[in-house]
Amino acid sequence: MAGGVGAAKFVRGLALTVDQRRLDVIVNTGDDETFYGLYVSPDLDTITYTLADVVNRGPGWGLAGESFNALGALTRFYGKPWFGLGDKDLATHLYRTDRLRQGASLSRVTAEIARRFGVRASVMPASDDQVRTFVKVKGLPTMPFQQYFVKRRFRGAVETIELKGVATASPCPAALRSIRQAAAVIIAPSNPFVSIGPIVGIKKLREALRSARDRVIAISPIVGGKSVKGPADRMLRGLGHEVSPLAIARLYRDLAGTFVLDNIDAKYLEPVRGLGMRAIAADTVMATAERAASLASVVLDSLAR
Ligand code: FO1
Repeated sequence: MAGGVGAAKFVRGLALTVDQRRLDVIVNTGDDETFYGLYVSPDLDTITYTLADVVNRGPGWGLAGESFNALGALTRFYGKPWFGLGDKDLATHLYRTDRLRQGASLSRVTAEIARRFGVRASVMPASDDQVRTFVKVKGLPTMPFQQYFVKRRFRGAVETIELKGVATASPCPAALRSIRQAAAVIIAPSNPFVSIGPIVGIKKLREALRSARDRVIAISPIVGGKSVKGPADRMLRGLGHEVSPLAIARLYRDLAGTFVLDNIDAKYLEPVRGLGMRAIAADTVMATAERAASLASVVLDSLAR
């Protein structure tokens, strides 16, 4: 189960450890947004581009070797852009939007896009229904996720996070099947509120996870008192949690039987065990693909113990 860039690094590590064809990646769509009439699904694309090894490695999203001519030309009509859509990336959004308009489901189009990029793993949205994340920051009106994340660079104290549509969304059937049948279900080191929240907030997926708890492993996105990337630390603080792997473990305790935290946070192993979870420490900072692969091995081995 995956959000954006951090999850993609882990999934790449997994793909170096097991045959891609054995991987199902259930992806967050709460960040999806419409730009210039095009349906943009950043997390689905980040996972797909990473598995296809065409991602722009620097930021971890978008395509390598991009140009931004179309975005520049769009300025004439829409003003200065704040969301960086590259020329090649636009082809993906055009195709997705066209297929959705023809009536294809998001899961179907996602599978088509992944196949065209040569990805062997199954990449799927958690739901074909619309789930949208909104963030309320102190002193500002509630805003859609990408405005908070990209336009405002996640500044300010988070007061509430709303996942619109999650309560009524049905899971993508393949995602439900996958959780029920998989040898292991891994919650990637993603933001628990805005990346994993829109997935596990879907009732049937949550129930399936609970039933699979012994096979579910969650990895902490908090290392040494900070998010590895993004606003998870600010969100924890803003929503009244402590900023530690223990707070993450508390959020997942009913879903995951095993919790992986970083070696630097080994002092939390016992407190996490106190929540009724198995706990292991590992090197979770995936600075290279090799380190991501060794984390993937540790995670998979944890079930064999
Ligand atoms: N992130 C940014 O910080 N700035 C951008 O301009 C930006 C553009 C963008 C375009 C396509 C895409 O698939 C992702 C993009 N992202 C950008 C990343 C995206 O906002 C985040 O990775 C996720 O929404 C959070 O998981």
